[in-house]
Amino acid sequence: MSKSKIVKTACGICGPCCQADAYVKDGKIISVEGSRNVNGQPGGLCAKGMAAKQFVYNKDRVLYPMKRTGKKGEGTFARITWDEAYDLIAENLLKVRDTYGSRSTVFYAGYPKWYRPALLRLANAYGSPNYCTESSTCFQAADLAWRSTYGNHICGPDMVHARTVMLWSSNLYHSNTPMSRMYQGLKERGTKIIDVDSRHTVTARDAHIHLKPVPGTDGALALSMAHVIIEEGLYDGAFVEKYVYGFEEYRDYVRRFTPEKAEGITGVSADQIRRAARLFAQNRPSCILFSASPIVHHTNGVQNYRAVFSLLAITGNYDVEGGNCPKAGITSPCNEFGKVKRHDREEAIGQRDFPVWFDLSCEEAQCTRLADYIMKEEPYPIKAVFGMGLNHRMWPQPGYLNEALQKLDFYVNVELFLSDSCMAADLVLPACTSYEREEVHSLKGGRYFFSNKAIEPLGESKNDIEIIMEVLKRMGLQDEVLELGYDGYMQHILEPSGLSLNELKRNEEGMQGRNLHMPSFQNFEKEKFQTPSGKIELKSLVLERYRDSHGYDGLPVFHDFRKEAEVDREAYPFILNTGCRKPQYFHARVYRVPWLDSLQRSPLIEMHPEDASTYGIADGDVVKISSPVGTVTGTAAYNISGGTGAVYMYHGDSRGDANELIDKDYLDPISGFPGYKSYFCKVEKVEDMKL
Ligand SMILES: Nc1nc2c(c(=O)[nH]1)N[C@H]1C(S)=C(S)[C@@H](COP(=O)(O)OP(=O)(O)OC[C@H]3O[C@@H](n4cnc5c(=O)[nH]c(N)nc54)[C@H](O)[C@@H]3O)O[C@H]1N2
Ligand SMILES: Nc1nc2c(c(=O)[nH]1)N[C@H]1C(S)=C(S)[C@@H](COP(=O)(O)OP(=O)(O)OC[C@H]3O[C@@H](n4cnc5c(=O)[nH]c(N)nc54)[C@H](O)[C@@H]3O)O[C@H]1N2
Ligand code: SF4
Ligand SMILES: [Mo]
Repeated sequence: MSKSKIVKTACGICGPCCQADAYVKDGKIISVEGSRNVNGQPGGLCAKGMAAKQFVYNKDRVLYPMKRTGKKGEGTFARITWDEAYDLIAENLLKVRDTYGSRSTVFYAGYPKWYRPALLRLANAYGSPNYCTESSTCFQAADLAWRSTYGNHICGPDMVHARTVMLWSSNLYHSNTPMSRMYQGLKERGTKIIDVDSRHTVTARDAHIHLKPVPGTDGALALSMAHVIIEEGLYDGAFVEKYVYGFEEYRDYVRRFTPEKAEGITGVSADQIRRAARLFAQNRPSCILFSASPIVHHTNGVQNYRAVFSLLAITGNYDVEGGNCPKAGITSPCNEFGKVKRHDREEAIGQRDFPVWFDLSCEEAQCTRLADYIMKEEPYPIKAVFGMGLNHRMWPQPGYLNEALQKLDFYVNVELFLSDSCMAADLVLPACTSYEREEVHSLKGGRYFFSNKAIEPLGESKNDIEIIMEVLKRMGLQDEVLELGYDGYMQHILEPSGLSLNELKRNEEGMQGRNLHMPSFQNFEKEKFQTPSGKIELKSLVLERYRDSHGYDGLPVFHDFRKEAEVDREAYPFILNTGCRKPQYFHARVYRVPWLDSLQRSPLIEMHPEDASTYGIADGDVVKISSPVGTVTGTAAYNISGGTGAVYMYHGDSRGDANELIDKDYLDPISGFPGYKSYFCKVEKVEDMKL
């Protein structure tokens, strides 16, 4: 028997962002723990990371390349060799390009981010504008809201120097475990915390003020805070005068949102709104910790977030120490991430419907309507999808996307697991986990680390980037970086940092880049804002361009989904909010991990006890939840954190998928994001049934 050894590796279940020590014996991982005292990490992993062994050695892992043998969608496969698989990909993708043109192939990445620049390079080399990712439902709309206002990419909060931190819909303890440590320290330093969250969460418990709006009404809340700040003369007049465009019209618009009026819309008391507005404007510097998704998962999402972001401009908290700043921390340059530009010589998916997404130089196509392109062949047909971690369950009405995937001439999914989305594939290829590959990681503070393979890839699984590199070669395409080989690729990422791959490999705890960019503030004094007016645009000129054609408004206007949606509210009395993060889950990835799944076991329909009892529903009852487009069964769970009127449900569970309930056409007209967090539903008890 050999002794166990510790391998410095990384957990990649959600990031990868955490350095991990894997205890390995006879080529197998026997346990995993967080690396201690590296890059500010005190040790420890989150619940998902601790279950890594069951993630890696999962019975659902795809271990060999597999080719469809039965009918599409049946899920019957036969094992083939990698050689055969690569030949099939090259033959089919080149055939689609010759017959329909390069835009008819989509290159799609699910949540994993580490291989995305390489996949984009492959799409560019092939000539397709349709590089798509799940970010058509995540982050990009928040970034769009920011860019249409400030011109640059979204700026993070400088929380350590702030006197007031306003978290706007970010439940750190559940969704960002590494950051929650930093959050814990804020209160000890005397920072005032405002949390805006439609539920009373564990994060809200630490706040000095918790504002609890009805989901999807954040725009009205922010406009009303602006009303207080302007009417009480608490705004930064000098900053506004010099750097803000459209202030007068904005001021006229926010006049309507008195705290009393906003109370009627949002459910937050006028008194609370005044207190929060005064604190944010007076206890400066103040910053906003935003989130990638909950505010933009509404049909008025972009405008709601623009209203929130405007609060920074009027209070002079943009690009000052302790505010939201483009260059607040130490950074070190690296290649690839954010550096590869999408080939845009042809019209991409979503370009007609969501033009601002493209005008503001979004790095990917907007693919919420991918299924429509495939099914209707309008405005042009999509015939092939090269997917990496494609999961149709993440999209509204996933059954429709699944049907569309079966209509394709050719569909490949590169996956860790034989997921439901693999069933429609012509070819399924095995990817390996972060424990089975080497990788270069760049961190905040200009730091880098190298993660080792803890074990050899299981079966014939491979690192995604090596798969991309081989697909490029087999199609006879060129890309100077993908042709470097994987070691060359890692070295290329590091190059601008001044570090070499070999020295990073030798320094297991990680290294500081040599070429550092130091923090700087008030950059706007030297550089114009990258908006059409050169100023911060409270009235966006990019949005105004589409007033007539798309009905967009330059001001951060509030539209109430409860008034505008054409849904019979008597039949569907509750607001349906899906997908608020739970610490033990990561989208659909870990339902198959027994330690994690044992914490819940069946889809929970979370309701306030008062709402539930009105319908004769007790905690633990089996219930049917229905929306205008679907019905799902689950277990009722009492939850008082959200107040009455809204029902909460997690997404992606094949035993009862919340996305079956969301209308695929219920979208934000600016970003194309689905209204995952403010649709409508009813809940009924199912008699004599157990799950
Ligand atoms: N109802 C509802 N739907 C939502 C949301 C919501 O809040 N509510 N949230 C939306 C948001 S914000 C997001 S980001 C999306 C997430 O959507 P997805 O990214 O599609 O979600 P995942 O379940 O993480 O699916 C990714 C797939 O990638 C696979 N995978 C993991 N690691 C690797 C790897 O290294 N290589 C390869 N090849 N595959 C890998 C996983 O096994 C999984 O099947 O969901 C969106 N959908
Ligand atoms: N454990 C775990 N962590 C994750 C993920 C995961 O699946 N599991 N997913 C990752 C991804 S892709 C993303 S995008 C992030 C998202 O990270 P977060 O933004 O933290 O995610 P959520 O939990 O969806 O939403 C945060 C809070 O917003 C509140 N909320 C919901 N709707 C509204 C609303 O309309 N208005 C207001 N003011 N509040 C609202 C919810 O009550 C919730 O507590 O999490 C990431 N981290
Ligand atoms: S937060 Fe958890 S799942 Fe994500 S990388 Fe760290 S340990 Fe893994
Ligand atoms: Mo996300």
